[in-house]
Amino acid sequence: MTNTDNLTLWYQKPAEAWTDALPVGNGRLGAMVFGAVERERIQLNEETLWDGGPRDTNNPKALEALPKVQQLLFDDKNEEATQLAGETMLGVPERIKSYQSLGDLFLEFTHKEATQYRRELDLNTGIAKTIYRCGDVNFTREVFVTAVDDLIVIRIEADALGQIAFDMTMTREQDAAVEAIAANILRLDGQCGDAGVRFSAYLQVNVEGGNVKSTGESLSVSGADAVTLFLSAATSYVNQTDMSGNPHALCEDYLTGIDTKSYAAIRADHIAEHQYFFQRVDLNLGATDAENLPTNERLEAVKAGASDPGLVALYFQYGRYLLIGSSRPGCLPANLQGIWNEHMNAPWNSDFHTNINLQMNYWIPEICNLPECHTPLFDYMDTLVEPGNRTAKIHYGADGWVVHHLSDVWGFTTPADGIWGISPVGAAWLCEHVWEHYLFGGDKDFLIEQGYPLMKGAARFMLDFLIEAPEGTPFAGKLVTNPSHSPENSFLKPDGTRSLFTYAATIDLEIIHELFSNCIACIDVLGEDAEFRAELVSALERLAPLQISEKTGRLQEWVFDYDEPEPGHRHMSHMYGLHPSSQITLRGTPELAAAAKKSLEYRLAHGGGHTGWSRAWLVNFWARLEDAEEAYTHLQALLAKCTLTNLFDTHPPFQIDGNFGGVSGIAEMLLQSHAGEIHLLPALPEVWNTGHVKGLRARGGFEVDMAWENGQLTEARLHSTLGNDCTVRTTAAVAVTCEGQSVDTAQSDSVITFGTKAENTYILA
Ligand code: FUC
Repeated sequence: MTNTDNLTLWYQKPAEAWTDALPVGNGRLGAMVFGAVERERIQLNEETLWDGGPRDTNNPKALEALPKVQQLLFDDKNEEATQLAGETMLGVPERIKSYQSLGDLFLEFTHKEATQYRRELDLNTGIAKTIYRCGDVNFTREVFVTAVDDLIVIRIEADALGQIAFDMTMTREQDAAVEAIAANILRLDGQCGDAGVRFSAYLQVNVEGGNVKSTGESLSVSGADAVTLFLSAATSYVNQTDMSGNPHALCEDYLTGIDTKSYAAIRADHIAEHQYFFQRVDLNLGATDAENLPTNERLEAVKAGASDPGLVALYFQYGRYLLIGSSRPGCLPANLQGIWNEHMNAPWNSDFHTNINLQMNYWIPEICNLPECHTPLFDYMDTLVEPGNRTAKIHYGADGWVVHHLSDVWGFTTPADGIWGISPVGAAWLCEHVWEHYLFGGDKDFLIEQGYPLMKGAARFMLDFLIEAPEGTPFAGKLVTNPSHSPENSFLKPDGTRSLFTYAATIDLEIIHELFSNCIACIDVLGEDAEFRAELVSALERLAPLQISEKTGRLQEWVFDYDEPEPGHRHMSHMYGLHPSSQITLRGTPELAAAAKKSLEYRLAHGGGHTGWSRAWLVNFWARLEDAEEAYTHLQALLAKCTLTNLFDTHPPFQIDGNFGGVSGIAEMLLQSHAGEIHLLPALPEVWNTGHVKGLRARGGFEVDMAWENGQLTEARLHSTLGNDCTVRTTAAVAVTCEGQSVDTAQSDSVITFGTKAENTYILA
């Protein structure tokens, strides 16, 4: 049963800032609902509305410079290497353009002095609601974005007849015009720049009772009993090289699609579709009286030091809600702001950052039972293969596909922003998601049709790009990346100079280890490509190893044991092996795990985790280290320091990766399956002493429900979807049954192993 009581964000006053407003979305369309009584603002997004356009940004000078840059780096001449690479290896231009807001819808009411005000977002229905009373009349507004009919729907009702009157218009700060094209239809039309994407939004007003008329750039409703607004939006973006779409035709199609459909049917279809995804997981970490408070007050209390397990559960479900709203099958993946962005030039362009952020957005779909929401990432990766092939050839003389530290919807795969953009491991890192999708769901067809070609192409690039480190270097004879850097972090050389450009940064080695190991496992599943497998095995044997500092005992971030000018840096890239990858595990590689822990402690002692996503990553690290209280401390800090009124994560500013990273951390505290066993409650903090979770997923094809009391597991139900053997780690003394029959198990040291049959459920109690 879903805990519907604690699935609502609610407030007693309208949003003032954009980050107080409540998000609704269907993957393609998004809206932010302010809930103002007099002048309601609903800010609008369409996910393909990006500035810029297709262009070739490859740098023809890169390949010739590559061996020189590599030699300079091997010769410890980082400054000269930086200069030469800066002149030759960056994209031309090295900047991308922004994802943009579609505009705003304003509804102007004459209501004043409203009482009994409340606005809310019900995660269980995906409906934002504003209610208030004016005089003797109660007014209700509902806003949702239906994926079934692909429209933003706004419904205004009153509990007395003929009471609804308001004016409405749409605006956009640049590049657009608005006109009424019928008595009840308003249209916004625009184009980014002179030759960019064309876009439209149609607002259709259906009145029940009363009437609607148009006046130039606005529509006016009077004397209505109820009003439904349907907003359709579309752009001319078809794909990264094609802008031939017809926004008018598309918008009109969406509207004709609901011509004969009642509001009640549209709403019911929306709720059913939303709940199909949303209701798969239920989480209860224990309730407190705080559940009766408005969300902003709960957050304030946490900032003041309170613990509110219910708020954590709400935050968890909100993260799942945000993924459902920004990453539905067939759409673009969730960008730095999901799909919700009010700017024309957004922070970091609201782009796809591939040196942690885009990946972090996708830490939750598998474990949190939204695997379909993972697929936009794979489809997006597909679109980067062709441009990534060209960049691999032109910049590195390599086969396969490469992506650097960020991308857009135009197939940008060259280094951007500066020297730290020369980080050619983006594609390889993204491929971890492909394999994870298979590990959880076991879909071999996915591997054959989409997954393995992506992985193989990324591995092909890496095989070609890896270079043998020469004599006289610490990794002599080993394979390393060059050039390389540890995302956005710099180091101090013994001569006092500062650089961030090097070879064999630890994260590169970990990403490649992950990719090659996964490719080998994939080849074993598919039973093909023996030659490529042999190449991978041999490269993996020659890959430079991870290093533990002799001086400090910490996991080294770079090839040399450099000092760091920013020891509390937000990126903790060398710990990639601990999370999200599993090259470093507590029981499998205890020395490396201990070293990673020291690195973490050192980062934290110097102010680490100060951005939202960075704080969220910390929760995951500590969960993997099975330190429940540390994980919880950082989760509390995520809520207290990096969470806005509407529970959006803040970097600052708003960036959605921290939401998803935080949710991943909560899930990792409850369930882990990266180390060849399903670990139940690996990092349960004292404050979540009693609770239950339903519907989390584990690798190997298992759905897991658990209940616990006084910090001890009381029952777990593992539903086997693939019939694989199951290895469970739990400190609770449990016996295993299936359909009332006892199941044969092998047990040792808190680990229980048993065979399963697909579609059977195994009870551990
Ligand atoms: C990475 C981070 C920044 C920011 C940006 C979008 O470059 O280093 O903190 O999150 O992505």
